[in-house]
Formats: sequence, C-alpha cells, structure tokens
Amino acid sequence: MKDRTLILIKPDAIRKGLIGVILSRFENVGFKIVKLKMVRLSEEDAKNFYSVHMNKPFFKNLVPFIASGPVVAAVIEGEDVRVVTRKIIGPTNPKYAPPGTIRGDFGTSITENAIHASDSHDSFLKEYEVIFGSQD
Ligand code: 3AN
Repeated sequence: MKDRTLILIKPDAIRKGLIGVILSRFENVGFKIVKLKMVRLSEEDAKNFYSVHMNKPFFKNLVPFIASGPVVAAVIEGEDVRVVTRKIIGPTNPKYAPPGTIRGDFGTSITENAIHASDSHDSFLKEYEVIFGSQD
C-alpha cells in the first residue's frame, strides 16, 4: 500500500529560490507529488502546526520564523515514503546533516533548516488538516 507524507518547504528555502530543486529531490527517487500549495501561515496556524513543541524553549522562535514568509506544502506518495523522506531531508540540525540531504545542502541553522516532513502517520493527518483543511 502506498504511503503519504507531508513536506513543508520553509521560508528560508523559498527566499533562496529552492522550491524546484527541493521538489525534484522527491520526484528523482520516483515519488509522486499528489497535492501542492503555497501559503503564508498565520501565527495561529503556525502554532497549531507545531503544537507538539508548544512547551519547548525554541517554540517562541519557531512560530514567527515559519510564519515569516510563504511556505510550499506538498503531499508526497510512494512506498515507505515517510521513512525515506526523513532520510532525504536529513537530521534536524544541518550541522550534522550529511551532504546530499536537503538540510545538509541547504539548511543554515536548526531553525532555518529548509524543510519539514511529517514524522508519523498521526502527524501527517494533523499537519494535512492545518494546511489543506479536511481530508479529501
Ligand atoms: P524535525 O523537523 O527534524 O522533525 P522536530 O520535529 O524535532 O524536528 O522540530 C521541529 C522544528 O523545530 C525543527 N524543524 C527545527 O526547525 C525546530 N527545532 C527543533 N529542535 C530545535 C532546537 N533544539 N533549537 C531550535 N529549534 C529547534
């Protein structure tokens, strides 16, 4: 059964003109982009998107950053897509992300790390709802 995940190209990567380059990383390995949206999140949506981190010290920086400019959200489909996508994006801190991963190539700090990807099916459902509304 094909899996789905959600990625968000963050405002730092959009400002650097990396939408096409980043999306192609997923198409190049055979995944399908099945839904795509460019949107600027309100502060309320940003808080909701990252609500799992509400009590973390970095939350107060994360929310204004993710709402600081447009993001591109994509739903990506393919076999084991959630697990493989986490490998394609690399670890959270770009300092430790190997070259060839999206964060290794394009991230500049733990906040400005170019891309988000769902880490579980439950996160996918929640994040989908914030970005696209109810499931279709
Ligand atoms: P990931 O995006 O790799 O799943 P999460 O879910 O732990 O990482 O964190 C969500 C976002 O919060 C990260 N993309 C990163 O921008 C930010 N973040 C995580 N940990 C820290 C930290 N220690 N300091 C600052 N920002 C952080």
